[in-house]
Amino acid sequence: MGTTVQSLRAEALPHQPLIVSTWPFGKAGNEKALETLNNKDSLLDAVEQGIRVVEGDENNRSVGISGLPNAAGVVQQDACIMNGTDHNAGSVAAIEGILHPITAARRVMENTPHVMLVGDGARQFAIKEGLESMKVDSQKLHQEWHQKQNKPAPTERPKDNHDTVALLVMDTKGDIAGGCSTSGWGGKLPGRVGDSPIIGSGLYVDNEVGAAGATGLGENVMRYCASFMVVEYMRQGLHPEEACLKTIARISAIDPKSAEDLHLNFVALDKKGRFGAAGSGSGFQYSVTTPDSSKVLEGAAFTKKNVGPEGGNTK
Ligand code: SD4
Repeated sequence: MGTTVQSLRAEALPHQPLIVSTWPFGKAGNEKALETLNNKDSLLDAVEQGIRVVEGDENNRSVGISGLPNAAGVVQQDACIMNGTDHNAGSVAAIEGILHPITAARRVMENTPHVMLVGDGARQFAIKEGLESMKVDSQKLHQEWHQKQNKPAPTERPKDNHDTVALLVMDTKGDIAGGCSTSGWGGKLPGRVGDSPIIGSGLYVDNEVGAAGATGLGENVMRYCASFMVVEYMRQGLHPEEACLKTIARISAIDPKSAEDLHLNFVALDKKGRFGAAGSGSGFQYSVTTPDSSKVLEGAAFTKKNVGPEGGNTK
Protein backbone atom coordinates (compact mmCIF):
# COMPACT_ATOMS: atom_id res chain seq x y z
CA MET A 1 0.00 0.00 0.00
CA GLY A 2 2.74 2.37 0.95
CA THR A 3 0.33 4.82 2.55
CA THR A 4 1.15 6.17 5.99
CA VAL A 5 -1.25 6.29 8.90
CA GLN A 6 -1.06 10.06 8.87
CA SER A 7 -1.94 10.45 5.22
CA LEU A 8 -4.99 8.27 5.65
CA ARG A 9 -6.26 10.29 8.54
CA ALA A 10 -9.30 12.22 7.51
CA GLU A 11 -9.92 15.80 8.48
CA ALA A 12 -12.74 16.59 10.85
CA LEU A 13 -16.00 17.22 9.06
CA PRO A 14 -18.35 18.78 11.61
CA HIS A 15 -21.92 19.87 11.02
CA GLN A 16 -22.64 17.80 7.98
CA PRO A 17 -23.97 14.29 7.54
CA LEU A 18 -21.24 11.69 7.54
CA ILE A 19 -21.70 8.04 6.62
CA VAL A 20 -18.93 5.49 6.95
CA SER A 21 -19.23 1.83 6.01
CA THR A 22 -17.18 -1.27 5.40
CA TRP A 23 -15.98 -2.26 1.94
CA PRO A 24 -16.64 -0.68 -1.46
CA PHE A 25 -20.10 -2.27 -1.52
CA GLY A 26 -21.00 -0.03 1.41
CA LYS A 27 -20.83 3.05 -0.83
CA ALA A 28 -24.25 2.48 -2.43
CA GLY A 29 -25.65 2.03 1.08
CA ASN A 30 -23.99 5.24 2.25
CA GLU A 31 -25.51 7.15 -0.63
CA LYS A 32 -28.96 5.79 0.17
CA ALA A 33 -28.46 6.74 3.81
CA LEU A 34 -27.54 10.28 2.80
CA GLU A 35 -30.57 10.52 0.51
CA THR A 36 -32.73 9.32 3.41
CA LEU A 37 -31.34 12.02 5.70
CA ASN A 38 -31.81 14.61 2.97
CA ASN A 39 -35.47 13.58 2.80
CA LYS A 40 -35.67 14.49 6.49
CA ASP A 41 -36.21 10.91 7.52
CA SER A 42 -34.71 9.78 10.80
CA LEU A 43 -31.20 8.66 11.57
CA LEU A 44 -32.44 5.10 12.08
CA ASP A 45 -34.25 5.25 8.74
CA ALA A 46 -30.94 6.25 7.15
CA VAL A 47 -29.15 3.27 8.70
CA GLU A 48 -31.91 0.83 7.79
CA GLN A 49 -32.43 2.10 4.25
CA GLY A 50 -28.70 2.20 3.59
CA ILE A 51 -28.17 -1.36 4.72
CA ARG A 52 -31.24 -2.59 2.84
CA VAL A 53 -29.57 -1.46 -0.39
CA VAL A 54 -26.57 -3.68 0.34
CA GLU A 55 -28.75 -6.58 1.48
CA GLY A 56 -30.80 -6.26 -1.67
CA ASP A 57 -27.85 -6.43 -4.05
CA GLU A 58 -28.17 -9.82 -5.71
CA ASN A 59 -24.54 -9.80 -6.68
CA ASN A 60 -23.38 -9.45 -3.12
CA ARG A 61 -22.33 -12.87 -1.93
CA SER A 62 -21.71 -11.95 1.67
CA VAL A 63 -24.67 -9.81 2.71
CA GLY A 64 -28.36 -10.55 2.20
CA ILE A 65 -30.20 -13.59 0.97
CA SER A 66 -27.67 -14.03 -1.87
CA GLY A 67 -25.00 -14.48 0.76
CA LEU A 68 -22.83 -17.45 1.51
CA PRO A 69 -24.61 -20.56 2.77
CA ASN A 70 -23.51 -22.45 5.86
CA ALA A 71 -22.21 -26.02 5.91
CA ALA A 72 -25.77 -27.31 5.43
CA GLY A 73 -26.30 -25.17 2.34
CA VAL A 74 -28.57 -22.72 4.16
CA VAL A 75 -28.06 -18.95 4.30
CA GLN A 76 -28.28 -17.86 7.94
CA GLN A 77 -28.00 -14.12 8.42
CA ASP A 78 -26.98 -11.90 11.32
CA ALA A 79 -27.86 -8.21 11.71
CA CYS A 80 -28.14 -5.48 14.31
CA ILE A 81 -28.97 -1.82 14.68
CA MET A 82 -28.11 0.61 17.45
CA ASN A 83 -29.26 4.13 18.23
CA GLY A 84 -26.74 6.35 19.97
CA THR A 85 -29.19 8.83 21.43
CA ASP A 86 -31.16 6.41 23.62
CA HIS A 87 -28.74 3.49 23.57
CA ASN A 88 -31.46 1.30 22.18
CA ALA A 89 -30.51 -1.73 20.09
CA GLY A 90 -32.02 -4.67 18.28
CA SER A 91 -30.60 -7.71 16.56
CA VAL A 92 -31.37 -10.98 14.86
CA ALA A 93 -29.01 -13.90 14.53
CA ALA A 94 -28.94 -17.06 12.43
CA ILE A 95 -32.18 -15.91 10.80
CA GLU A 96 -33.23 -17.81 7.66
CA GLY A 97 -35.19 -16.78 4.60
CA ILE A 98 -35.76 -13.12 5.52
CA LEU A 99 -34.85 -10.66 2.81
CA HIS A 100 -33.94 -7.75 5.05
CA PRO A 101 -32.56 -8.82 8.42
CA ILE A 102 -31.69 -5.19 9.25
CA THR A 103 -35.41 -4.38 9.23
CA ALA A 104 -36.06 -7.40 11.44
CA ALA A 105 -33.39 -6.12 13.85
CA ARG A 106 -35.01 -2.69 13.94
CA ARG A 107 -38.43 -4.24 14.62
CA VAL A 108 -36.93 -6.23 17.50
CA MET A 109 -35.63 -2.94 18.91
CA GLU A 110 -38.85 -1.00 18.42
CA ASN A 111 -41.59 -3.59 18.79
CA THR A 112 -40.36 -5.94 21.50
CA PRO A 113 -38.92 -5.55 24.99
CA HIS A 114 -35.86 -7.54 23.82
CA VAL A 115 -32.56 -6.81 22.15
CA MET A 116 -31.90 -10.06 20.32
CA LEU A 117 -33.90 -12.84 18.68
CA VAL A 118 -32.29 -15.87 17.12
CA GLY A 119 -33.01 -18.69 14.70
CA ASP A 120 -36.56 -19.78 14.06
CA GLY A 121 -37.92 -17.40 16.72
CA ALA A 122 -36.38 -14.50 14.84
CA ARG A 123 -37.78 -15.77 11.52
CA GLN A 124 -41.28 -16.24 12.94
CA PHE A 125 -41.18 -12.76 14.48
CA ALA A 126 -40.09 -11.22 11.16
CA ILE A 127 -42.86 -13.02 9.29
CA LYS A 128 -45.40 -11.86 11.87
CA GLU A 129 -44.14 -8.33 11.34
CA GLY A 130 -44.93 -8.75 7.65
CA LEU A 131 -41.36 -8.70 6.42
CA GLU A 132 -40.54 -10.15 3.03
CA SER A 133 -39.52 -13.76 3.29
CA MET A 134 -38.83 -16.84 1.23
CA LYS A 135 -38.86 -20.50 2.10
CA VAL A 136 -35.92 -21.58 4.17
CA ASP A 137 -33.33 -21.94 1.54
CA SER A 138 -31.46 -25.07 0.89
CA GLN A 139 -29.21 -24.42 -2.10
CA LYS A 140 -31.92 -25.80 -4.40
CA LEU A 141 -34.66 -23.53 -3.08
CA HIS A 142 -32.24 -20.68 -3.21
CA GLN A 143 -31.53 -21.28 -6.90
CA GLU A 144 -35.27 -21.65 -7.61
CA TRP A 145 -36.05 -18.40 -5.87
CA HIS A 146 -33.49 -16.59 -7.96
CA GLN A 147 -34.88 -18.17 -11.13
CA LYS A 148 -38.34 -16.93 -10.20
CA GLN A 149 -36.91 -13.44 -9.91
CA ASN A 150 -35.51 -13.97 -13.42
CA LYS A 151 -32.03 -13.52 -12.10
CA PRO A 152 -29.67 -16.45 -11.72
CA ALA A 153 -28.09 -16.81 -8.31
CA PRO A 154 -24.53 -15.58 -8.45
CA THR A 155 -22.15 -18.50 -8.62
CA GLU A 156 -18.85 -16.90 -7.84
CA ARG A 157 -17.72 -16.87 -4.26
CA PRO A 158 -15.93 -13.78 -3.04
CA LYS A 159 -12.23 -14.34 -2.67
CA ASP A 160 -12.36 -13.77 1.05
CA ASN A 161 -15.23 -16.03 2.06
CA HIS A 162 -16.62 -13.57 4.56
CA ASP A 163 -17.69 -9.93 4.55
CA THR A 164 -20.15 -7.71 6.34
CA VAL A 165 -21.68 -4.30 5.87
CA ALA A 166 -21.31 -2.18 8.99
CA LEU A 167 -22.72 1.27 8.34
CA LEU A 168 -22.34 4.25 10.70
CA VAL A 169 -24.33 7.46 10.27
CA MET A 170 -23.94 10.90 11.84
CA ASP A 171 -26.58 13.52 11.09
CA THR A 172 -26.39 17.32 11.09
CA LYS A 173 -27.14 17.41 14.82
CA GLY A 174 -24.15 15.19 15.46
CA ASP A 175 -26.36 12.30 16.54
CA ILE A 176 -25.08 8.86 15.68
CA ALA A 177 -26.55 5.44 14.86
CA GLY A 178 -25.31 2.34 13.11
CA GLY A 179 -26.13 -1.10 11.84
CA CYS A 180 -24.58 -4.31 10.57
CA SER A 181 -25.72 -7.12 8.29
CA THR A 182 -24.06 -10.27 6.99
CA SER A 183 -24.59 -13.83 5.89
CA GLY A 184 -21.45 -14.47 7.90
CA TRP A 185 -18.63 -16.81 7.36
CA GLY A 186 -19.29 -19.14 4.40
CA GLY A 187 -19.48 -22.81 5.38
CA LYS A 188 -19.95 -22.02 9.08
CA LEU A 189 -21.61 -24.64 11.27
CA PRO A 190 -25.41 -24.35 11.27
CA GLY A 191 -26.43 -22.17 14.20
CA ARG A 192 -23.11 -20.35 14.38
CA VAL A 193 -23.55 -16.69 15.29
CA GLY A 194 -20.82 -14.22 14.44
CA ASP A 195 -19.87 -10.85 15.85
CA SER A 196 -22.18 -8.80 13.63
CA PRO A 197 -25.42 -9.07 15.65
CA ILE A 198 -23.65 -8.80 19.01
CA ILE A 199 -23.80 -5.28 20.40
CA GLY A 200 -20.28 -4.26 21.40
CA SER A 201 -18.65 -6.79 19.09
CA GLY A 202 -19.69 -6.16 15.48
CA LEU A 203 -21.11 -2.72 16.27
CA TYR A 204 -21.18 -0.17 19.03
CA VAL A 205 -22.59 3.34 19.17
CA ASP A 206 -22.20 5.87 21.95
CA ASN A 207 -23.75 9.22 21.15
CA GLU A 208 -21.29 11.06 23.39
CA VAL A 209 -18.24 9.58 21.71
CA GLY A 210 -18.75 7.91 18.34
CA ALA A 211 -19.41 4.58 16.68
CA ALA A 212 -17.46 1.62 15.39
CA GLY A 213 -18.24 -1.45 13.30
CA ALA A 214 -16.33 -4.57 12.38
CA THR A 215 -15.84 -6.95 9.50
CA GLY A 216 -13.62 -9.97 9.37
CA LEU A 217 -13.44 -13.21 11.27
CA GLY A 218 -16.17 -12.78 13.86
CA GLU A 219 -14.65 -15.15 16.37
CA ASN A 220 -11.64 -12.84 16.66
CA VAL A 221 -13.89 -9.82 17.15
CA MET A 222 -16.34 -11.32 19.64
CA ARG A 223 -13.74 -12.49 22.11
CA TYR A 224 -12.61 -8.92 22.66
CA CYS A 225 -15.85 -6.86 22.40
CA ALA A 226 -13.80 -5.12 19.76
CA SER A 227 -16.19 -2.40 18.51
CA PHE A 228 -16.80 -1.38 22.11
CA MET A 229 -13.04 -1.23 22.54
CA VAL A 230 -12.65 1.07 19.52
CA VAL A 231 -15.29 3.42 20.95
CA GLU A 232 -13.61 3.38 24.36
CA TYR A 233 -10.28 4.35 22.76
CA MET A 234 -12.04 7.23 21.02
CA ARG A 235 -13.47 8.23 24.40
CA GLN A 236 -9.89 8.59 25.57
CA GLY A 237 -9.35 11.08 22.76
CA LEU A 238 -7.85 8.89 20.07
CA HIS A 239 -8.60 9.66 16.46
CA PRO A 240 -10.95 6.98 14.99
CA GLU A 241 -8.16 5.51 12.88
CA GLU A 242 -5.82 5.32 15.87
CA ALA A 243 -8.59 3.75 17.93
CA CYS A 244 -9.03 1.04 15.27
CA LEU A 245 -5.29 0.43 15.09
CA LYS A 246 -4.90 0.31 18.83
CA THR A 247 -7.71 -2.23 19.12
CA ILE A 248 -5.99 -4.45 16.56
CA ALA A 249 -2.70 -3.98 18.39
CA ARG A 250 -4.24 -5.01 21.67
CA ILE A 251 -5.83 -8.12 20.20
CA SER A 252 -2.70 -9.05 18.34
CA ALA A 253 -0.60 -8.66 21.50
CA ILE A 254 -2.75 -11.37 23.10
CA ASP A 255 -3.48 -13.66 20.18
CA PRO A 256 -0.65 -15.93 19.07
CA LYS A 257 -1.74 -15.79 15.40
CA SER A 258 0.02 -13.37 13.09
CA ALA A 259 -1.89 -10.13 12.66
CA GLU A 260 -2.67 -11.02 9.01
CA ASP A 261 -4.37 -14.23 10.14
CA LEU A 262 -6.62 -12.44 12.60
CA HIS A 263 -8.75 -10.97 9.77
CA LEU A 264 -9.81 -7.93 11.76
CA ASN A 265 -11.11 -4.75 10.13
CA PHE A 266 -12.79 -1.78 11.74
CA VAL A 267 -14.45 1.45 10.67
CA ALA A 268 -15.13 4.27 13.10
CA LEU A 269 -16.35 7.83 13.33
CA ASP A 270 -16.34 10.20 16.26
CA LYS A 271 -18.46 13.01 17.61
CA LYS A 272 -16.18 15.60 16.04
CA GLY A 273 -17.02 14.23 12.60
CA ARG A 274 -13.65 12.51 12.14
CA PHE A 275 -13.48 9.04 10.69
CA GLY A 276 -11.00 6.28 10.00
CA ALA A 277 -10.52 2.58 9.44
CA ALA A 278 -7.87 -0.05 9.90
CA GLY A 279 -7.26 -3.71 9.15
CA SER A 280 -4.98 -6.32 10.64
CA GLY A 281 -3.70 -6.88 7.11
CA SER A 282 -3.45 -4.61 4.11
CA GLY A 283 -6.19 -4.00 1.57
CA PHE A 284 -9.18 -3.20 3.76
CA GLN A 285 -11.30 -0.69 1.89
CA TYR A 286 -14.12 1.35 3.31
CA SER A 287 -16.63 3.88 2.02
CA VAL A 288 -17.13 7.44 3.21
CA THR A 289 -19.96 9.69 2.12
CA THR A 290 -20.71 13.35 2.91
CA PRO A 291 -22.84 15.84 0.98
CA ASP A 292 -19.64 16.81 -0.87
CA SER A 293 -18.29 13.44 -1.87
CA SER A 294 -18.70 9.69 -1.79
CA LYS A 295 -15.48 7.69 -1.90
CA VAL A 296 -13.86 4.37 -1.33
CA LEU A 297 -10.73 4.74 0.80
CA GLU A 298 -8.03 2.39 1.94
CA GLY A 299 -7.93 1.71 5.68
CA ALA A 300 -4.65 1.84 7.55
CA ALA A 301 -2.88 -1.49 7.78
CA PHE A 302 -1.72 -2.54 11.22
CA THR A 303 1.97 -3.08 11.72
CA LYS A 304 3.87 -3.10 14.97
CA LYS A 305 5.49 0.11 13.75
CA ASN A 306 2.40 2.27 13.45
CA VAL A 307 1.19 1.22 16.90
CA GLY A 308 3.47 0.28 19.77
CA PRO A 309 3.98 -3.41 20.64
CA GLU A 310 1.49 -3.44 23.49
CA GLY A 311 -1.03 -1.37 21.68
CA GLY A 312 0.59 1.82 22.89
CA ASN A 313 0.43 4.79 20.57
CA THR A 314 3.85 5.56 19.19
CA LYS A 315 2.99 9.16 18.46
C1 SD4 B 1 -18.77 -13.05 10.65
N1 SD4 B 1 -17.77 -10.88 10.81
O1 SD4 B 1 -19.82 -13.65 10.54
C2 SD4 B 1 -18.68 -11.69 10.05
C3 SD4 B 1 -18.31 -11.86 8.64
C4 SD4 B 1 -17.46 -10.79 8.09
O2 SD4 B 1 -15.73 -10.17 6.75
O3 SD4 B 1 -17.51 -9.67 8.38
N2 SD4 B 1 -16.55 -11.08 7.29
O4 SD4 B 1 -17.77 -13.52 11.19
